[in-house]
Amino acid sequence: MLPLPSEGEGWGEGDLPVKKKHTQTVHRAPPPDPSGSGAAKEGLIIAHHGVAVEVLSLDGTRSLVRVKRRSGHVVGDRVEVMGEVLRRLDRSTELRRRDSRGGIHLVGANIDVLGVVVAHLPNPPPGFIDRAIVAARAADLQPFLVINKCDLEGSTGFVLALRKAYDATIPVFPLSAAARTGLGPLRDFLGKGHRGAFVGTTGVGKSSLLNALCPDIDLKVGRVNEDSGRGRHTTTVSTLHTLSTGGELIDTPGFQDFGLVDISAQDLAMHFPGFEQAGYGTCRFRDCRHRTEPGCVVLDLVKKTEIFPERYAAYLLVLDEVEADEARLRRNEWKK
Ligand SMILES: Nc1nc2c(ncn2[C@@H]2O[C@H](COP(=O)(O)OP(=O)(O)OP(=O)(O)O)[C@@H](O)[C@H]2O)c(=O)[nH]1
Ligand SMILES: [Mg+2]
Repeated sequence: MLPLPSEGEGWGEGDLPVKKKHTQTVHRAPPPDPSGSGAAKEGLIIAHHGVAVEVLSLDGTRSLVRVKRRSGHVVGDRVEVMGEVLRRLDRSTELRRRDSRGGIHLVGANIDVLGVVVAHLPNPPPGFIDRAIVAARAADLQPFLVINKCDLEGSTGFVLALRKAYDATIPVFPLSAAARTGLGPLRDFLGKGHRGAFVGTTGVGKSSLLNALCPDIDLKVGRVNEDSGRGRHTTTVSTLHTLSTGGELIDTPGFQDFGLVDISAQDLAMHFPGFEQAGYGTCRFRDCRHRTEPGCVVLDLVKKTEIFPERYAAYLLVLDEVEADEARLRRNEWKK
């Protein structure tokens, strides 16, 4: 059994490849071509086991290829395999997140949509949804919100509050993986040919949702502690799955929170959900942070309630974090 990695340790970086129930026969990558012709096989990384990746080749075969522990490869990477050698092809997109200890993780590559999964229980940490949306947009991905466990008592108010905050901005899918309700609109959305990844804190039901969307897979699901309301880091390996109704989805290990990487205060305001209208105007100061500056387009929209006060308060919360990061970076620069 692989030890479960803790937050910040590097997800899915176990010592041995894990054999998953749903995979077909897994072959080791063949030894280097003895003829020396060196024909490379193109494929896609569909699972990352830390010291090995599983590659699905264009011809439909699967192989395990050993990689260095922190090789930088990620699920969704297009690669060329030549014997035991793996060459990564250019990425169209990549999504990174910072963990609660400051470590940076690659979530996925070559995806075009990001599903931010939340549930009434466990409740998302403050700012989590906004940071994930900002990170997605900054990485050129289209974010969407999945509100799982709508069968739970007490989720109606939770759904209403999230709809008010995000409906006008991104697609919102309230559903229940357990009750298999509300899945149709999400299937239709993904069926437009998107490749996406699910991100969410541990225990919100990402793997359960994948199981509901792809009845032929059987990902392990965990239990939520009834006292703390927290999950238990059940998924430790990122895996990519093809939906029979179209589209592909990556199930990722849960985490405690989604931290931003290399997002400036300007990026934050540009991508912040609910601030879309502000993009049509120009603030008096080019480096306006939309706090108290005169001639600020955002403050004007807040005054006219065209930006909800709750959205503005949420922005200030994440801005504080971004500014604290900027100050830390500056201090580190001075020390050098
Ligand atoms: N009531 C209810 N429970 C659900 C639903 N979906 C998932 N669960 C439960 O939530 C718990 C966690 O589910 P998982 O699918 O393992 O959650 P996860 O987000 O993949 O967790 P990690 O792999 O740790 O990140 C399990 O006990 C599921 O049975 C749902 O729609 N309703
Ligand atoms: Mg899981």
